[in-house]
Amino acid sequence: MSTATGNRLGTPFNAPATFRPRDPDAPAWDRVAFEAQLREQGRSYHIHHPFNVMLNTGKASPEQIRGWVANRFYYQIAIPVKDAAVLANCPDREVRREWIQRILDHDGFEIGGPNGTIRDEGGIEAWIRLGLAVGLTREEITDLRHVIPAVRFAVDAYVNFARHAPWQEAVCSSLTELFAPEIHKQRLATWPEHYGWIDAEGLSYFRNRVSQARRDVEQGLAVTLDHFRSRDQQERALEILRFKLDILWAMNDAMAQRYGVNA
Ligand code: AHQ
Repeated sequence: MSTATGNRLGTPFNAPATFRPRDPDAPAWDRVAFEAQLREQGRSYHIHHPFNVMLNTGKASPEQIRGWVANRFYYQIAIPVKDAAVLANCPDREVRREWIQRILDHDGFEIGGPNGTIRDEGGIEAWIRLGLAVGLTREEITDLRHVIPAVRFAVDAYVNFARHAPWQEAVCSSLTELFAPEIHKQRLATWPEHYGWIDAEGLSYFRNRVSQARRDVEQGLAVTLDHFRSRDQQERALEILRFKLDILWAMNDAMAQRYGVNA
């Protein structure tokens, strides 16, 4: 049952529904219309989840923030594994040459050469620094003791999807990042004001992701608009994006249930 606002069952914890029955005889959308349909799914992005709203409006306790950082660490370490699965399934060298940057962004790198070595600690290390800044120890972050079973299941569903789906479908599933720059910018704009106790250095992960997400999305969107051409294929792409939106939403549901949501 959908309410006027599109919320299934009308409860605040349900993502605004954006699905509609497939019309098999409908004509394919052109690129502009198809991209608009993809962006329309943003109504279900986890920026709207009550747990995230609590975080970004300054209502979260230190324990809720620590729980979020410790649980999201499991998602962060899964991203390069997911991206390696895309690479493993992708026969297109031009796509791989760009996609591999995502693994370097997260795992970091150290590349030696005649003019010296360039190195980057990577996003996973930056996320651990976020954890230290909110009062977690490196050990309790990396040993995953705080990861809620439902968070683990949601993240594992994402990695397994990328391992077994056609690589273009796995690329499409990364397009929740269409909406990510906004959530990173929201944290950067609100956390220093609301959570002065968190060392600003700990927020460097979010700063880096604003531009990285924009670059990632350029490639992901181009592959998706090129690959999903018929209306049926385009509806499949929307279904894949909703699957990934549900993964992010379910992670927040699990954290809300475990840590509570302060209104
Ligand atoms: O930090 C995030 C990140 O590196 C990625 C990669 C991308 C993907 O491949 O699915 N998605 C993603 C996301 C990151 N952060 C999330 C957040 O809320 O901080 C958002 C998430 C996404 O939008 O999918």
